[in-house]
Amino acid sequence: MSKPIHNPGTADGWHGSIPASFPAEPARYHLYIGLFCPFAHRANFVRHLKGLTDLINVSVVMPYPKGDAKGWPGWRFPASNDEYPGATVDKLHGEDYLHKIYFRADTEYKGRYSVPLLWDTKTETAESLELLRWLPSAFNDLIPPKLASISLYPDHLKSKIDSLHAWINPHLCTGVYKAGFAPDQETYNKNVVPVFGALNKLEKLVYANGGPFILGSEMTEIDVTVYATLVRFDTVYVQHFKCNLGTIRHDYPVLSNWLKGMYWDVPAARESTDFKHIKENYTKSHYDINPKAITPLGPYPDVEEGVEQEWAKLKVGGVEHPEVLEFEKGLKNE
Ligand SMILES: N[C@@H](CCC(=O)N[C@@H](CS)C(=O)NCC(=O)O)C(=O)O
Repeated sequence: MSKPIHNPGTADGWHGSIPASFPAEPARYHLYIGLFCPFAHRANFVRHLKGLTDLINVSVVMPYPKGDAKGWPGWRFPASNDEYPGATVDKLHGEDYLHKIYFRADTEYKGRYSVPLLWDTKTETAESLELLRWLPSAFNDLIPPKLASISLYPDHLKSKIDSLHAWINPHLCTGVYKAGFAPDQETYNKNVVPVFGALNKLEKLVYANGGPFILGSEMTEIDVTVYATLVRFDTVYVQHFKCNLGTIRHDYPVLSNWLKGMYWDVPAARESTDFKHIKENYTKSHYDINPKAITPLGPYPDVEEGVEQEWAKLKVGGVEHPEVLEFEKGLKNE
């Protein structure tokens, strides 16, 4: 029987970095993703950025239905590639539900059935976390030198990247979920504030670094991580997750310019972004938040055009809600 490689049967899935037993080989791995999911988006972005689309094939689940609160039966594959544009059948195993892939790796699996999931066809094992630390460099020997030279976690920026992850992930990337899935008013009030505290801080930081990327001239994994969240912000998090103290396009001119630059100037960002999957996933699979499953038409356009190349011309923005400002002050010392 095949076995998962990390913490088999834990309640929240498989964790850990991808070990050396996952060497890069063409066509050895298969990536299961949803185009709606910001965490899967990070991996798919890198797949496009590093020219890995032929080396790692993907199967794409439908954006809805999601399954019950426990995640059962979870994401499903379309019956054919025509059923929902961009969603695909399970090209590797021909299964109808993603949970069946988890059970192929571990018949005793007790975690959630989430995307992304990387399947290793040799060992018949799977891995879902830390793809962002493995994928960007693992295939460097198999791709042209120009693509291999793109490093998203270069030595001289490692400590900066690590310290950014420490507050960006909990307050912004998963912060929007903590606000959006809050079961009551008090929890929502508490969780929406850090989202905007983090955005305020990020707005100033990107301006200080002068663009076009978060840390300045080099694109790093922080850009990939934040892109996957901010491209969903005005589109779904503002209305669906009630993160509406401000929008990127109106209240954060610097982040808005950065986002436009990523979307319009970095082909891998645009190629890996699908607004239909994003909008319909959130609004049609969270039955308790949006019981009628009506997907709002706006905002329009999805991402505005017109990237300002002279960053000094931008004016730093932010949200001035007193609790947000207070939270932002605390972040300065993190
Ligand atoms: N372990 C994953 C979690 C990703 C995740 O939460 N994916 C969501 C979609 S955005 C999912 O598939 N959820 C299904 C579930 O939890 O039942 C990671 O961080 O890479």
